[in-house]
Parts: sequence; structure tokens; C-alpha cells
Amino acid sequence: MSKIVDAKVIVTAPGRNYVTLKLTTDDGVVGWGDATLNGRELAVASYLRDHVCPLLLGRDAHRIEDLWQYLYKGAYWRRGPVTMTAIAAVDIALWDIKGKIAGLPVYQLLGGAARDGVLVYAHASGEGISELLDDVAAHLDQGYLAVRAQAAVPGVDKTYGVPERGQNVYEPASAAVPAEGRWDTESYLRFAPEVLGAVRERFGFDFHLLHDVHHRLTPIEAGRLGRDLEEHRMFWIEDPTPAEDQSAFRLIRQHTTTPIAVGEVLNSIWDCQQLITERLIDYIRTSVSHAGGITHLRRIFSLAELYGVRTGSHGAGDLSPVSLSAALHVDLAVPNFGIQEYMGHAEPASEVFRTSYTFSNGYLHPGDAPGLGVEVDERAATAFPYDPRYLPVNRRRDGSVHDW
Ligand code: EZ4
Ligand code: CO
Repeated sequence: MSKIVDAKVIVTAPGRNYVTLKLTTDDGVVGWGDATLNGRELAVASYLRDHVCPLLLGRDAHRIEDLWQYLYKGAYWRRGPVTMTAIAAVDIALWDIKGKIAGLPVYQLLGGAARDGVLVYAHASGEGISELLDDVAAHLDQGYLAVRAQAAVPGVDKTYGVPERGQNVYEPASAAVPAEGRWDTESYLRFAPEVLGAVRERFGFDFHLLHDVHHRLTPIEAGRLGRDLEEHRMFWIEDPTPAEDQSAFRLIRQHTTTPIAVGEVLNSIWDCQQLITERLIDYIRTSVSHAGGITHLRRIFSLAELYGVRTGSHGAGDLSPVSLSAALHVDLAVPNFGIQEYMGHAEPASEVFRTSYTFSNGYLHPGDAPGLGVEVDERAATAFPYDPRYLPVNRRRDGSVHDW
């Protein structure tokens, strides 16, 4: 028995907002969990502070599965990003504690390393094709073996995936209300094959090329895009249509062999059941922090393994270094790992989060520190108060709201 004696929520913005859960046991072991839900941070902070932390005190930190079931079934209200992010934070912190008590990195508790390193893909982008090509070149020079390419669509104001130069966030620095952009499907469908073709023409086929459609097409449009991209041999196209409409992917599948990745906005195994069991996708992108933690993510990945679907976890910078580290431990251990998203964390994140994962020749490794290998400097965190920000909203030319 290792009793939980303290549960604390830390909200800090070193570069961007992060919500972190700190659990402490009676033997003085500290576990960290990520509870960041971009643009809705305080909802999860309150869920934890007001409804979860008081229930954790006095419970055995070793009983991870039991606590997961207690928080999931005990709330009565199921699933959803706020609930599943809160449960994930507790679960991740408990795995961290178990590893620290055992003196083992978490991946050892999950069955040990099934591979030597975790293949990651980086984000490359540009306002135009030539700027994008320079950014792809820079990433290949740094040793990346897989690169996601996004360019600003001509005539479209502020395309997703193209941050201000030198930044790696996709939302305004600070805002009382979301910024609004324009979206134009026809321009995008003409432009995307040209952009990705230019990348292949310049750099060839000896690296993996990825692209994020970010939920913006209809199924038949997505089928056409996938078909137009077949000659460019994409590793995947991501979120071609809104992820919650699972049966829509049948239509996309009928029209293209371009691999499909979905799942960053999904929170539970039930949200992706049809996508997986009907083999409608090639990669499942659920993240450890938004889909119920290591305990639930493993369950999703096991279901995926049964149907030949590989993993490709979400790993954008709005998931904290605690999340990234937890993802790497899972990635290293599961048999059906595919690829891991990695865009790093904007400074001064490293002043608050001390990490031990390492990058070498296109692969990340979580390191061998006991637990997850991330420590949070609470004192440093106090220097970066919460900074309200929102993800942008997209509107079509006629002013109606579209998916961002
Ligand atoms: O827009 O994490 O593939 N990565 C992505 C991300 C998401 C953000 C939302 O907070 O789509 O950049
Ligand atoms: Co995405």
C-alpha cells in the first residue's frame, strides 16, 4: 500500500498553457500527470480540483486499474474530452509513481521495449511552396525520417498548420475570443496535390511524408484528395473528414489507397470502435492525455492490433512534456506501433518541465529514469501565470462556420 496523501493541480503557461496534476504518496513519491485540454484548460483543472482530487486522498496509488474504473464508472457521466483528460492525468501520474517505486522506467512495466527507438515525425510548414521546401530540408538535415508538410492555401486566410515564423503554436498568443480565418475547399483541393508533389519532386521518396487535412473535407472530397495523392506515396493523410462520423470513412476507403490516420479528438475506445473493427483507418491517433491515460490507451491499441491498425499518437506542443514522455513509453512497448507525432515544446517550457527523452537519427527514446522521466519545477511554474488562448474558428466565404 502506498497511500495518496496529496493531489494538486498546477496551471502554468511557460510558452503556452499546461495543466499538470501532482500526486504525492505517504512514502514521499511524487507522480506527474498531464491534464491539458487546449482552449478549455480550466474546465479540466476544475474537474480535477473540485471533483477528483478529494476522492483520491487515502487511496492506494498502486491500484491503477481500480482507480480508473472508480473514476470512469463512478462519475456515471461517460466519455468526453474533459472527463477523459482528467482521468488520464490521474492514470499517468499513477504509472509514474508505480515506476518510481519499482525503480523502473514505465515501458518496462508495460512489457519492456519492443523496439530500439520511437520513429517520430516533425512538422514542416511554409507560407508558400519554397518556404515549405526550405523547412522540409531543415528537418531532414536534423535527421528526421518522417515529416508532415503543410503550406498556406492561396486565397485562404491563415491556413491551419502554418504558424508564424519561428513559432510552433497554431493559435494566437493571447485572446479573449478566438481568431477567425477563412476556408475555401476548392482552392485547397487544387493546391494540396501540387504542394505535396513539389516536396516529393525535390526530396524524393526516401523519407515518410505526412499531411494533416484537419477535418475539413466531405467524404467524397477526401476520396478525391486521397486518389490525387496516391502517386506521392503518402505515409498518411490525417483527419480527412470530421472524426466523429465513423461510417463516413467507408466512402473514403472506396475511393483511395492513400493511408488514413484519425483520432486526436477521440477520447475513448467506443469513439473509434467502428473505425478500427471495420478497418476504415490505417493509424489510430488517440493520445495518452486525451483518451484516458496509459491504461485506456493500451486497450485502444490492443483492439487496433487485432485489426491490423497501427498507432500514430497525437503529440502536438499543446500536449505537455509529461504526455509526450508517457506516449513514448507506450510507443516503445506496444507491438503495433506506427509513428509518433513530435513538434517539441516552445521555450521556456524546459524551465518548468525537466525531461529525459532523447532524439537520435529520427528516433526518440524515453530514457531509463524510473517512472516517466519528467520532473516539474513548481517554483519555476509560478513565474508563468495562466494566459487565456483559443484555437481559431474557420468560416467559409459566405460566413458560415466550418471545421478548423
Ligand atoms: O490542431 O493539438 O496533428 N496535430 C494537430 C494539432 C491540433 C492541436 C489542437 O490543440 O492537428 O496541431
Ligand atoms: Co492533427
